[in-house]
Amino acid sequence: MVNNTSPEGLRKLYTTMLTIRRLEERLGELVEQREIQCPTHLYIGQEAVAAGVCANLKPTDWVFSNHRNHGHYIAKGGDLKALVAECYVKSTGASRGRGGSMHPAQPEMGLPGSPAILSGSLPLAVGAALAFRLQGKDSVAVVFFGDGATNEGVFYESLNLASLKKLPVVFICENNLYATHMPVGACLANTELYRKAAAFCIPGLRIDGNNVVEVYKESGKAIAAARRGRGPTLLECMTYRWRGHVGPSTDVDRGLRSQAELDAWMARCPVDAAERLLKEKGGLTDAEKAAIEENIAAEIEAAVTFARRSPYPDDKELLTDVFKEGKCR
Ligand SMILES: Cc1ncc(C[n+]2csc(CCOP(=O)(O)OP(=O)(O)O)c2C)c(N)n1
Ligand SMILES: [Mg+2]
Repeated sequence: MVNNTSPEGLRKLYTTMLTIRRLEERLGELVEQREIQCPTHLYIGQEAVAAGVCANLKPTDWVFSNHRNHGHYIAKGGDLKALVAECYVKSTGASRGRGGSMHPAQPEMGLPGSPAILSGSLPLAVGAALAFRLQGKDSVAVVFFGDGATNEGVFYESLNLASLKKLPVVFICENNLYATHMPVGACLANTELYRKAAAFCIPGLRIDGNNVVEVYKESGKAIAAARRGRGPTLLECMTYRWRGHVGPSTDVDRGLRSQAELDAWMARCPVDAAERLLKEKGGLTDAEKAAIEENIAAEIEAAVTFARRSPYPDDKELLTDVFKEGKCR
């Protein structure tokens, strides 16, 4: 499976993952220093899912996300400076400082934003897929959500309607084994989430969410099927977040999970795995890696400087852009 991905393709996936990793590490530091003060949910450990899925998408496809959205935003091509400025709630941010870390949006990049209501993005993605169909477009809607989101009734309603109408939507469940502090087994009777697809007569598949090549290939098949009018797929990507639910700490010292569990997943780091594979294929030398790291660091620091120097939204604008008046098109 792995052999079919070219070194150039893999290098792109790896660079996307490394960008997400370094950005999240930097944001974590800035949260610790209280420079960023909005709730910030870090994606470290899950990078292969966003990178692998979004590498299959066209600019005209849409990605619906959730509170843990930075990886999806970067992988879909969202602007880094606008994301960091949004984390600083500045007027130059990706929601003009109205949303913070949880709600960056860049509609022109196929990033319509992410709702605060858990699972709220699923019906939005289904609605977008219906709109694409009615408008005769060949776009696909992809929605990322966690294991916890499958506990909401609207998850089941969304799968049902998408299947009934064979809509061009792909459901990407990032099963990182926890919803806030709660392990999946403590709140779900059936922890094999992909099996829920069968109830709605759509394909369901569980894959290694830390293997970027596997994610790329399997999501590629699902996206191509949706684009061809074959309807939705539920893809369950097994992964793990290294930090706690929100903020930079690991939660280990709070007794929410064990150091041994965290260590075991850190040993399966998706970024390191991609790097090893790339080196095996002769697609990355140490000097090239150093150059990629340097570029990423420069881009991130430029974004932080941009965010720091940007103004906060004007008090007078507090109520603008929070409600759409008139007819929606
Ligand atoms: C309807 C609703 N209930 C509860 C919350 C609070 N909440 C935010 S994220 C979250 C857990 C999400 O877990 P999961 O879907 O597994 O995503 P993860 O954080 O693991 O990426 C909860 C309970 C919410 N935002 N909306
Ligand atoms: Mg989860």
